[in-house]
Amino acid sequence: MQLYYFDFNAKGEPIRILLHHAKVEFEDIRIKRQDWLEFKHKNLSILEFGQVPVLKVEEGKYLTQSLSILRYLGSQYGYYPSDPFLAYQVDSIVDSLQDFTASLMKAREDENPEKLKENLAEWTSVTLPKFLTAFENRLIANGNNRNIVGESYTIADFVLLSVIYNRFYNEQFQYSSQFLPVFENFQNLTQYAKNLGENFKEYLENRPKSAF
Ligand SMILES: N[C@@H](CCC(=O)N[C@@H](CS)C(=O)NCC(=O)O)C(=O)O
Repeated sequence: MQLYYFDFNAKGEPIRILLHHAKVEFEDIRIKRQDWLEFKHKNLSILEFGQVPVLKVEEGKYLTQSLSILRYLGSQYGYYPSDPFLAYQVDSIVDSLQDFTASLMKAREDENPEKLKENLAEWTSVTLPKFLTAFENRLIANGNNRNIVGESYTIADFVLLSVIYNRFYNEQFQYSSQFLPVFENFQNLTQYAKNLGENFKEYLENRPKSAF
């Protein structure tokens, strides 16, 4: 297997985490931002939507769309429930994290420094706690601080792990010191992050650092 993605820990990262946890050998092809256009032109035939991540699963079979890849691998390696309601619970966390990231990107969009500061302050005090409250409530309802759904890892845990250790516990990310105190107001989430941090310690320590 070969995973093509940028040299950062965003949309492709939950796929890496899943493959790591499932102990599946894969080649982690990390494209540097400055090499992207050249890579894209040379590899148009495998980039169905002109973007990465792309996962090569066998000769001539290239999968696209990060969340579809994640569900495909999740079904294959036991991280995606077959029960429809459990699958809904997993999907709604995964989808809400897309909204989370999109809202953060939007808040960072303005080039005017004053406006940017204002937007980020609003995002930190209003939007961020809204998402975290929902995740905290899911953890409480699930009754353990190890998994967000059920009692074993699902793709929802891998996406959460990816976001938590990219946006909150990541000194390279510009706003982590602004966001972390809000995150740590949520006791169950903080304990969940700690448990993930312990269980994926080696992975998190050894992966390449990234601001994104
Ligand atoms: N919906 C797609 C979005 C993929 C996407 O936005 N990829 C970005 C990197 S995170 C990309 O390839 N950007 C380069 C470009 O669009 O030219 C997915 O989830 O896989």
